[in-house]
Amino acid sequence: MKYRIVADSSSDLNEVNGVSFAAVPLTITVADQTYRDDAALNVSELLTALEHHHGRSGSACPNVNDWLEAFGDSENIFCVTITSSLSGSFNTASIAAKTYTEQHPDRHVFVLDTRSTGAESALLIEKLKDLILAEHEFDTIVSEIKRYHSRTNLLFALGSLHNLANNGRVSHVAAKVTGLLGIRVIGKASQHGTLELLDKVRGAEKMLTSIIRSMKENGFSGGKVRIHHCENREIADKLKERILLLCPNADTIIAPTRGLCSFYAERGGILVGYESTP
Ligand code: X90
Repeated sequence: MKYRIVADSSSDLNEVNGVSFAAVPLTITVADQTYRDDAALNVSELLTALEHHHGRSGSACPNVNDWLEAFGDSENIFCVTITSSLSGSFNTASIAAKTYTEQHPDRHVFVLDTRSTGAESALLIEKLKDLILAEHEFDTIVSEIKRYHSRTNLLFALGSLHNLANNGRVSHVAAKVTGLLGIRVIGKASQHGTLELLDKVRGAEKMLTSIIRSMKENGFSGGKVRIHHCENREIADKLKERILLLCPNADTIIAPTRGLCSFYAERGGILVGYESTP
């Protein structure tokens, strides 16, 4: 069977080696300029434009045709989207899936609502890749990825909730605590795929301690960790060090956030995807 993974750009992955993969860009608009979140996007430039602009800015999910184009001529497709609670991406992907299978009744499309984004989506895509390379049947891959999803998690630490509040993704009351010098909000993707705020801390040390504590409370005891940072390699490295002190066998990868996650996480923000023990 031929498989392709198609994910929206919120996973921060531009490519996945070893399997057929396509990323479908969301778009970000700052002032009168629209940026496509693809491999050619200069994320630093986007962040600088954002920091210099005090008017409206926002994002938009892929439309049905964008998805259909990325499906190409694949026989079997696993589609991975940002949480349906905060974006229309899952909805447009689902419509594209229905259209595609009506046109090709012998083909299959499974759309996974990650109820998350960024580093957790990256873990799910890696798992899909492993299942595809192990040559499992389509239905087996669907049930295995659902099972795996029940033990993947996302934590985030953000210096500002400004863009999230301005675009209606968190309340302005929640956003108010940030913006104060050095205050960071720690939160997680809730089981409903919304932002759940867990802690607010001042300073990098307290932030790292709070993240590690939340990971342990949520059942982390080794396994995979993906740290996606918005121009904050220093914190990502420190977090990796802490994780390896706790669990020397943890498999950690650090990567930069791409356009969509950078827009909302803002400069300095980090997203941590990790496995909890079954
Ligand atoms: O359709 C669109 O325009 C996309 C809207 C996306 C809104 C939220 C993006 C959040 C990005 C921020 C921290 C992690 C939040 C996790 C929530 C489940 C990253």
